[in-house]
Amino acid sequence: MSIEYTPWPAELAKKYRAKGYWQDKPLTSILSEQLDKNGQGIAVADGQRQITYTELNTYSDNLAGYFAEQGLTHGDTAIVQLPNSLEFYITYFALLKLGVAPVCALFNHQRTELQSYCEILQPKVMIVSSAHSLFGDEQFSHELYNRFSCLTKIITDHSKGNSELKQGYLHKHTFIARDLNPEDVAFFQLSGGSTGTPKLIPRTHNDYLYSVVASKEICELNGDTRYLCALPAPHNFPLSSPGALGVFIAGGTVILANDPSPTVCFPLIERFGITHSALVPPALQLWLQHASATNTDLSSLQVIQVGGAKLSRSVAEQVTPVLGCQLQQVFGMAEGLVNYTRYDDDQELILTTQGRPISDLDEIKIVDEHGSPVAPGESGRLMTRGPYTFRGYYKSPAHNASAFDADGFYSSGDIVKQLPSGHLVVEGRDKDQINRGGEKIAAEEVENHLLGHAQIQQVAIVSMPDEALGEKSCAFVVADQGVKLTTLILRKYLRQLGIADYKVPDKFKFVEQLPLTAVGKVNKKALRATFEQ
Ligand code: AMP
Ligand code: DBH
Repeated sequence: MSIEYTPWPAELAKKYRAKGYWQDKPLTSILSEQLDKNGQGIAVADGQRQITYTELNTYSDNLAGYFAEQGLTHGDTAIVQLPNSLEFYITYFALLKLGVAPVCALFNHQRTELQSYCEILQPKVMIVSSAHSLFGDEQFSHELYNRFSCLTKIITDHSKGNSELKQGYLHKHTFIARDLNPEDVAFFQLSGGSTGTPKLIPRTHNDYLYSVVASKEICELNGDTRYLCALPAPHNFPLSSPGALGVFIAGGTVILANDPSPTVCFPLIERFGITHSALVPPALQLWLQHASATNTDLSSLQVIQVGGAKLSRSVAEQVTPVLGCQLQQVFGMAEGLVNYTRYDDDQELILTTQGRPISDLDEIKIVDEHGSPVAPGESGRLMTRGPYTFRGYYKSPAHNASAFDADGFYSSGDIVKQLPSGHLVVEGRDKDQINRGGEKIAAEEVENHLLGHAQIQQVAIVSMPDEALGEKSCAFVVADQGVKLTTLILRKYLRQLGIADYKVPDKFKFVEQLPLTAVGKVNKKALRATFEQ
């Protein structure tokens, strides 16, 4: 059985195929196509260990065989939560080969996030790491088994020594490959979200492979590319823009870092001769500060990609002088559309825009609040559809009704303008989200958690400007009469619920009431304005 998703209309699908953008090949072809020509090339290294393309292929075959022995089969779903490690890619390809669609949680996700993914996806299996605080012992796994009867198995990897996962991939387990339908959902991406519950984005083999193949071409990766993956490996940016999958198509090497700090990354750059990496703006700022004070040799760097949140011109200007390499701005979304500045663009475009779409078949509409197109060059809401932009969140009909227009254009919630060259400039946002240095927080999700507190009457979370992260989050809280809540109490409350740390508001303000708009909704604009000098 195939996993349900909203398909592209037949006439568009025909167009995407006619242009050769949809190749009707599964994502697993990324690996199989390397075997003959480049089997002995190093696919992934993590500082201690490395594996060749042949090994990545054999290990993922073994693991697929092991998963099959455990009863996993085509059409099932899984949740993966692994740190940046060889095991992440081995597991990802093993599941793809079996036709089991995973959602790959970020490593900083906690109990609440994992439980919501379980609720939406009803996974049969989870593959997790004992390095995560939730899986250091059996307690949380027991809770999950009790709560989700769909779950038949939680496989834990141990970073050191032996583990069930390592047994699974290091030993021969027969795997009988079956044909994968390239129109099927290959896996789910995570949306940064703007609603109360996290949303899953079904990505098909055809659409995702196209976005990676085209990205690899634009970014000119080749067999000599040594790509430092310092952001969380499952994130759409370091996975697909062109990310690790783009590097695998090119036959290059992915080097994994645990985090994007210069102390971790600079020695890896020198040791491996890193040519490319992808960063969010706050990490770039740290690299820039650190680069002038280091004697580490960074001369192998060719391109630093920056995306996830808006990069200021003044920071952009420092990249080439300080790091001695090219800057590429990337404006993407797990839902699809990805924009790149091109290497041969005018310097001004590279410094001040977030790039132009990958594809000539990416359709962009910029509209006003009534949905009518704005005049060329004016700013408005970004709407898009195309060969790798999804057509609906998984099992979310009500939300889909407002996230798409009648023609299937997805409303990204970004306020942008488009230059005559096609380049987009991100000017702001019209979604209830905080972008904390590239980490997205759906205000409503955290508000709902706080509203669960017995002594909170009302709450509104908005962004406040921050020098280092661009934005931080502030919660305005109305407590019950006569009750005195404190920041400490509420931080502790949220941590006990088990939400990712980056979602815990940076600041709490206790107020008597919240300002309202004319129609009686909380006036978040007025709340944000309290931070303007
Ligand atoms: P997500 O839906 O979590 O994948 O996040 C995608 C969102 O991140 C976009 O809709 C933008 O709001 C934001 N974003 C990504 N890249 C950039 C960028 N280069 N500049 C500004 N915002 C960005
Ligand atoms: O922020 C993002 O989600 C993002 C940024 C750059 C993304 O999904 C991408 C490139 O593919």
